[in-house]
Amino acid sequence: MKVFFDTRQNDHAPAREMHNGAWMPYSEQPSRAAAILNQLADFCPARDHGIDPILAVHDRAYVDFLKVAHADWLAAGREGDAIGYTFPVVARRPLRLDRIDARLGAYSYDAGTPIAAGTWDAAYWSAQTALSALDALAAGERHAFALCRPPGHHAGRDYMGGYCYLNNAAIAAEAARSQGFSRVAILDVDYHHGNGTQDIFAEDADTFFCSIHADPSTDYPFYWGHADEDGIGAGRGATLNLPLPRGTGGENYLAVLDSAMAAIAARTPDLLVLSFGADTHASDPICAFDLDRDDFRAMARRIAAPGIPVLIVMEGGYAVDDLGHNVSAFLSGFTA
Ligand code: Q9C
Ligand code: ZN
Repeated sequence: MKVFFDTRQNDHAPAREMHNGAWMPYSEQPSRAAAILNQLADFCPARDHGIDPILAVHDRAYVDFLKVAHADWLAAGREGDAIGYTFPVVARRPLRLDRIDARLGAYSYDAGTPIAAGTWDAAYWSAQTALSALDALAAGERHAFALCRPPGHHAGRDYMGGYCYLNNAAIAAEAARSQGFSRVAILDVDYHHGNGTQDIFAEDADTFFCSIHADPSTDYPFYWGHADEDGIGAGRGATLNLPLPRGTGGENYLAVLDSAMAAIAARTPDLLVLSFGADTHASDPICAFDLDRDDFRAMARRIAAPGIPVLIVMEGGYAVDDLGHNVSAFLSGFTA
């Protein structure tokens, strides 16, 4: 399977995050990509598709903010990574907010997503990596792996969160329509609910979004991913949330994956965008499912079984010592 990655993604390396009320080292580090690449034969660099496919998903004002946020932070006399501390619970409206702290809050929903000096460039190339893997599918590959980092599934049209800035999976899913794919489904198997992707496609009846994740009543992102969220307006029924309790192991997980794949197959998509997080593994330091490497291989076999072309987009996975082996076991399930 072709693997896509761009070394400019390594420019994103925040030092720390606010986690359970204390600063801790940032989990979403460049070493994650290095660990994965270590276990894969080779990779293709990303091709630059420009800003337009990004702006097809994200608001221009948000993108402009991402580009300047760290420089504005330094200009305000701050040091280190830019991070917000005030988040609007009122409906956001187009206020003219000059202060960097006001803008950081307006475009985020958590204090776990800092903007470092290289964040914009890395997020840009992470999105280009997803688009480049999509090109491979449009050219006839059955499966392709986009080693995206920073990840994307928590980022909405105009917000960042959960280590995510640009929604790589959503950008690729949207671009796929102009590449000859007519029915795109998105399956999100990261431990955390893909709230950004859900929000982006909530009203879209043609893009089915299905997510299997830790129950948000116990786990981040808390406010999205409950079983009753099934889409909005014309998109009602095109969102399917399958929350699972902490401690879920392979047998129960794979049974739920079977029902997710049945729901997807019923919509006869011609492309499946897979948001793949390896943070469902038992060894993950910030998550609480109980899957092992054989379960990962079994997941991939089930996802590959209907024969739908699959664009695999990397999301989370923080057990760096196991990560390369876990990802390569997962990818091997598509060919074996
Ligand atoms: N420390 C993904 O797996 N964690 N994101 C706690 C801040 C947030 C995970 C909040 C976890 C986000 C792509
Ligand atoms: Zn995750």
